[in-house]
Amino acid sequence: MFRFKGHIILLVLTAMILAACGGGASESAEQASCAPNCEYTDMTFCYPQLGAESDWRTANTASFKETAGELGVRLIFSDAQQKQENQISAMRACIQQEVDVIGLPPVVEDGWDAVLTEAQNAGIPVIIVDRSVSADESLYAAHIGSNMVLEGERAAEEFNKAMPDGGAVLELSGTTGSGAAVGRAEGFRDKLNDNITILDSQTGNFTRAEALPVMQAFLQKYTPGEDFQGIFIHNDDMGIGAIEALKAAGVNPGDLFIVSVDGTRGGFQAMVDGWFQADVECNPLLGPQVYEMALKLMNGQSVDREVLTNETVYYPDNAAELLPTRKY
Ligand code: GYE
Repeated sequence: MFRFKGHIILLVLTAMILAACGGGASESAEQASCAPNCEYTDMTFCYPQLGAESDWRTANTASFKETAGELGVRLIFSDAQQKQENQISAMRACIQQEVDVIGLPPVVEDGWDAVLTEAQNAGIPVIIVDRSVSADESLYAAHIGSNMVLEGERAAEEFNKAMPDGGAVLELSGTTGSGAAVGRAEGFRDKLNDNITILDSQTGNFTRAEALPVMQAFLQKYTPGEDFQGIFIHNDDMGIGAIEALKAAGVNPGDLFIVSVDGTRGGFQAMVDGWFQADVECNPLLGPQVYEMALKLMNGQSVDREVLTNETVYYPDNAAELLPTRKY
């Protein structure tokens, strides 16, 4: 009974607020009061980071924190420990604090409609950072990040080159339902030659700790070299966890064709040590670009809806030379 009454009160209140604003969910974000002359020092930016699961993520966090310090942006940062509900509550807290812009690196693709609508109703633009969301485009201002499908395609091309006569590979995939894992898996399957089969695919949730037992279980089921000749690993941290399991099972560097994603220092070291045969770049240093876009949004300027990072593939031949120059 009480809950029922509560709902009615909420409905009436919502209707009153909507009427007072003269707009609804479709209304686009308003520009800030300092517009069109807002500067970085006027900006309060909310970044509900998804977690600290990998070296990629650590570098991404550092990029947002360091750049905020350099530009004079006031950053509200939180770590959701890979839990969507934590990201949603952090976003709600930011909406209440009336931040200027929210950058959301979504842990998974689905389930953002409600909180994105809340931000929109509060006139706070949201930039989706890194992974994508499945929500309607009208609910956020733009997306800045990597082309995860292309990364999967690039990995497939490496296997196609290395295994012209075909074979079988294992896949250690990222967080289930995340834009990064979904995109990489899709691109990989799209481009992989028909004579190469994916023997098995399991998630290691993008972490070293979770990849290790997954690789151990693979090695109990399948014989390396016989049942499979290669492994596609969705990030370097899981690759490093997998290497531990491979070493313990007596596998030597180069016995299997291993391709990973990210291009972190750890990934470069794995190439130097002969474990990875290619590392598909995924750049986490997104802070400067995202703040620049946030400032444009505050000033009421138009922005590109989709900004994809320009990336490449790294190989062992010059890994030792490049390793000291790597920023993450
Ligand atoms: O590849 C992985 C991280 O979303 C692109 O998340 C990011 C991925 C990255 O945990 O290392």
